[in-house]
Formats: sequence, structure tokens, C-alpha cells
Amino acid sequence: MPRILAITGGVGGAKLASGLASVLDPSDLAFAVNTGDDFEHLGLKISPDIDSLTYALAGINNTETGWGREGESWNFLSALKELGGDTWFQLGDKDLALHLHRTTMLNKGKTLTEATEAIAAKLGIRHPIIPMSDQPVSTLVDTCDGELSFQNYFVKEKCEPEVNGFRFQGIESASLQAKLDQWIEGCQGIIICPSNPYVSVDPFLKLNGVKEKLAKIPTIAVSPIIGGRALKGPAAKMMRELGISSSAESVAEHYSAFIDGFVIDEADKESANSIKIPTISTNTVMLTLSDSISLAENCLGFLERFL
Ligand code: FO1
Repeated sequence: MPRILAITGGVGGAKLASGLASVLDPSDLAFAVNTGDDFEHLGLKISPDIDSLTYALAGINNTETGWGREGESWNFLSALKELGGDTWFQLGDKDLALHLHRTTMLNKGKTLTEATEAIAAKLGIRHPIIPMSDQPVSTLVDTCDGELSFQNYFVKEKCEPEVNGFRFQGIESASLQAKLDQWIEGCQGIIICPSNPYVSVDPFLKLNGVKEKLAKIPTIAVSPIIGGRALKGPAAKMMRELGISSSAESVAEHYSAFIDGFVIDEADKESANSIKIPTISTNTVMLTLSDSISLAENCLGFLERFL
């Protein structure tokens, strides 16, 4: 089986990631995770896309929200509210333990990669979860209300402000995580999961040298837009506000410089003809793990064409 790198961020990415992890051994599959959503909150260093993937691969994720853990209690948050603390970013009691533990490790000088590895190991995860960089990159959203940090835009403002563009603070001086660099050098194929192209995938793609590396490796992407809509999150709204039609074709165009194949949902199969890149249509709506496994198998079968 070829060694694969899956690029992921957010909820849609984590779902396909679970399918891929069910099909490929840890020696054949690693995950490159977006860290642009990371922020410091209440003194905690929070990495939401790493956590969504970690919880999903450990099978302890909250499948309703796509973030945080299942079976949470909210004592910390309600006590914080009593004290007049900031409760707009909801932290469950078990989730809080992970943020505290990661923050402790980082404050002791561990890298984000080392902290992520330590947590994944404790949760029994065997596939490498590798942050895109160990240097900080912060996604800033330029909106009609000025520039907002990502979590401020996404959670506090509920993605309501109209978006004009994005900035990835720190991207110029951040380097591709070394283990990730090694994995890319040795891998035969890359799958860009159905994450938000603009805020969950672009930060990784904009790291120095990444696009050049991807151009040399067979790469496919799965559309996060189905029938003009994103199943979760603001991707379609962002596209419209950026003056881009919220369609699978637009996503193919966005990635066209370095993908060899594109996967769209069967709801959009007619548009396959208007996409220049080799395209397959299949079910990309993942409601169950078996949906995720089927999509993973279809992606791997499709990727084989380019190996
Ligand atoms: N998303 C929300 O919409 N509301 C929240 O209160 C919230 C809390 C939260 C806590 C931990 C965590 O890892 C993720 C959390 N998210 C929340 C999701 C987060 O905003 C992510 O950035 C999104 O998943 C988009 O990638």
C-alpha cells in the first residue's frame, strides 16, 4: 500500500480522516493538520483542528458538533460563568483537561508536535497526527467589522461578519514541521480532505515550499462544497462574500495548480464535465463511519490512477 499524507482541518476533514485511518495502517498514513485556528484563551493554548482530529481518531468525539468530546460535563464553564469569566468559547470539563495538559507541556518547552504525540499516544491513536508547523500561524479574517482572529470570527461572531479576505500571521517565518517534511518526501500520494479550502487548507499550502513539494506528488482533493453548500461551517458563505461561486468547480479551480484529481459528490456529478481536472463523483456525505470508510476507499482507488 502506498504511503499517504492526508491534509485536514475542521470537522469534514476529521470525518474522512477516520475513514482513512480505518483502511490504512499507521505506517502508510499520516495527517498534516491545520494550526491556523489555534489561539490562546484563558491562558490555555488551544488547537481546535488538532483536537477535532485527535478526538475523532480516538472515537471519543462529539459527533453532533464535530468538536470537543462526547459525554462532556460543563461544571468548569458554569462555575466560570458564575465568576463572570469569558464563556463564549465552550470548554467541557474533559476537553479542558486536554488544553491544560497541552499548555503545561508547551510551557515546559515541548513543541506542539511533541505535545500532540504525547496526547495521541495516551488516547491510543497510532496514526501520526502532525501539526503543519511548530511555529505559530494565526488565521486572521478581514471582515466588514475589521480584522478578527479566527475563533473570534467563527465562534464569538458566529461567522456573521462579511468576509473580505484572510491573513495568516506568522506564515512567512513558520517552517513546515520536520517530520511532515520527511513524510512528504517518502509518500506516494496526498489526499486533501473536505475541509474549508480558505481557512483549513490554505495555511498549510502557503507554508514555504509546500506547494512545490505537492506538485511532485500525486494529489487529489475532496470537495467540501456539495450542491453549492458546505455541510458544516462557513465555506460557502465565505466564497459568496469573496465573489466566488460556491460550487465544487470553484474549489477545483482553487486547488487546480497542484491536484491531479478531484472528488465531488454525486449531487454535483453533472459539473464533472466543466472541471478540467480528472474528476470522479461519489457519495461524500459522511453520516456514519462506514460512509467515511467507503469515501476513503473511493479516494484511494482514484488516487491509484495517478501513482
Ligand atoms: N466551535 C463553536 O462553534 N463553538 C464553540 O464554543 C467551540 C468550542 C470549541 C472548544 C474546543 C475545540 O477544540 C473546538 C471548539 N469549537 C467551537 C470549534 C472550533 O471553533 C474550530 O475552530 C472549528 O472546528 C473550525 O475549525
